[in-house]
This record gives sequence, C-alpha cells and structure tokens, in this order.
Amino acid sequence: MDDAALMERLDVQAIETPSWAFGNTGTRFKTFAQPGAARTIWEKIEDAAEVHRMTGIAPRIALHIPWDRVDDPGELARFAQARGIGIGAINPNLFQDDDYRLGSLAHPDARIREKASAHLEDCIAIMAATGARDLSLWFADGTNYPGQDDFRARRRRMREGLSGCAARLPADARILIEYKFFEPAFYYTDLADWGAALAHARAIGPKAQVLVDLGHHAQGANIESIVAMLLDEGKLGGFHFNARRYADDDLIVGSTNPLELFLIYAELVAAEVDPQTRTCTRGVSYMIDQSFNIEAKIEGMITSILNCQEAFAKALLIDHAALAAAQADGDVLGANRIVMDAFRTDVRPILAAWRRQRNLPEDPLDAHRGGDYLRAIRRDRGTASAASGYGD
Ligand code: LRH
Ligand code: MN
Repeated sequence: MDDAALMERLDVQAIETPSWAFGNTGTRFKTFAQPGAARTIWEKIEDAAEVHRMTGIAPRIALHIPWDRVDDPGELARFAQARGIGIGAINPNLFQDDDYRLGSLAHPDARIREKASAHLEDCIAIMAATGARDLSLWFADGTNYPGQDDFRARRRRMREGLSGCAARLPADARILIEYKFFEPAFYYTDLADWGAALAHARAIGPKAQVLVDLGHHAQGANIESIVAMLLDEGKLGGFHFNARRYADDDLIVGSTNPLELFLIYAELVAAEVDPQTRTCTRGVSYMIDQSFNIEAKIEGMITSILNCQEAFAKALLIDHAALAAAQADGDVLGANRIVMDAFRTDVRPILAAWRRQRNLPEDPLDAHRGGDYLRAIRRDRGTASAASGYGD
C-alpha cells in the first residue's frame, strides 16, 4: 500500500475514550489522587476533547451510569459537541448495588432481575438523549461456590434479560455483550467467554453483538483468533482495548502486548478486504477501557490512542496478496515473515507526516505536556478526592 492510500485509511480510525479513566482510580489497595485529575463528567469531557485535539482520532467519550449521571443527558451531548467530540457507548452499572450480591439479570429473585432491567431501560433513555448507538453491557454476575446456583437456570434468566433489553432499543442501536472469565465471581461467571456471549448474541439477533475486552481472557488465549472468528460470524461489535500481564490489569494498550495488538488489527484489516466480513468490520466500535493508577491520565490516554494508531498503520502494510500466496504454498516461515516485516516497520515518520498534513501536533504527547490545557487544569483543579474516577 502506498503512503497516500495508507494515509487515507488512517483517516477512518476512531477510538472512544472512557470517562472513568480521566478521574482518580486505583486498585483495592490504593487510589492515588493526582493534581489536575478530572472531578466531574464535565471535566472528563473536557479532557477527552484535549485528547482528540492532540490525536485527531478520539472523537467520542463513553459514559458509565450512574457514575456519569446528570439531570439532562442531552446537555452533556451539547457540551461535548461544543468541544468537538460526541457521546459514545453507554455503560450501565449492575455491579455496585447491594441488591446485586447474587447477580443482576441472572439473579434467582425476579424482583432483582426487574430492578436490573429497569436500570438498562434508564440507560436506553440516556442513549436516546445523547445520540449514542451502543449499549455496552458487562455483568459481574456469577457464583463463588459449587451448588450455589444452577448454571442452566442462570443462563436462561440472562438470556431473557438480554433479549428484553435488545427489544427495547432505539432503531439503529445495539447491545454489545462483554464477557470476562472471572472476577468478581471466583467459581462461575455467567458471561465467562466468547462462546457464552456469542450464543446469546446469535439467539437475540442482529441487535446483539460481542465485545472483546483484551483483559478478560485466560492466560495464553489467542485473542486475534477469537477476533477473526467473531468477524466471520458477523458478531464482533467492539473492543475494550487495554493490556495485561496477569489478570484484568487495565494497563495502557500495546504496553505489554504490542505484537498482539498488531495481530488483532491485522485480522481487522484482512476482514475489511474480504467482502464476506467487510460489513461487520466496518461496524466495530473501538474503545479504550483502562485505569491510570500511577501515570498521568491524559498522557496515558494519548499514549494509548497513539499505540492503536501505530498498530493499525503497521497492519495496513501487510502484503495480503503475497501472504495469501505463501499460505497457499504452505510456506510457513515465508508467510510469517510477511506479517512480521510489517510489524517491524517503523511507521512513526509516516504518522508524523499524517499529523502534519492534518494540522495536528507531530508529537501529540509532547504538545500536550507543553500545552496551555495541562497548565490550566493543574492551576484550576487542584487535587481531587481519591476516588473521583467513579463519578461525583
Ligand atoms: C469490567 C470492565 C467493564 C467496565 C468496567 C469499568 O472489568 O471491563 O467493561 O464496565 O471494566
Ligand atoms: Mn471492559
């Protein structure tokens, strides 16, 4: 692919930033309060706008409810628009209310399931008010001991709840079903893997797709192959990008796994070329889901976005015709080298040129560090209380 064609493809990249990563967040051991960290959803939207100003490819912010609840959600969308960004996925929260101790949609008690469904309906109203099209669903639902509950009964409750939710969506909206193999449940998780999520998404129909969070797999899982499979099924709806070494570490995407991130983008680029999977690929939502426990929040977000841009640019360099020929010939290392050559290509000069041509700072991180915005928020915001990441 020549430089001009590559630059054109780079223009379509759009990555959503998560509101919850701009505030002070931490681990169960400590949340370190950082000077200038966002304290309210309004300040989080302003920080997301700064990331978009610096990178040009972060045009939306995802919300988490109730952490980001306001009286008039429409005002949030107008506030964001005035700063050059939009509202992305709406994330309900069915894991922080005492009533959800034994689950939410999979809870044995129908009254609790109804309460959970009412929250989802509430979030659907926020989607309508903000123009969001993705309802991004993660459930902490599961059990901690054998015999605690019946697997098939829980699965049927989850199916009923998800189907009911999908049926209430606005016309062009969809649910993204996020799976996670454990935590906070430590024996059984209702949506533990791609298979559990895919079975529900298939049964529910076109308004339900699967979301892949890179931190939600067992050690050794080949995530790029899961991505290829979900694309081939027409059921890949989105990503929560991050990196991990041990469990759901929520580190900066591409920091521990640059090759994995590249190989995921390689599957997306190949699926875009293939008419059979092109439509699904073009509907994929790219979202960051991380928490910056010790690093500066906006710098961490800019770094995450740039890592995704670099991985995408490298994946666009794969010579698909040569690769297909080598694969057909059974040329194991020949095929591997074609892919690894793209990975080993330094794309930073062409990315700098792409930014120059679009009046973006050539080095977004440096520009932010030396910029007026950072100076102003440090001056004006002081140091927020520790847990400002999770809502006011
Ligand atoms: C669960 C999860 C989910 C979010 C939360 C902040 O681990 O990945 O996507 O709701 O993190
Ligand atoms: Mn996630």
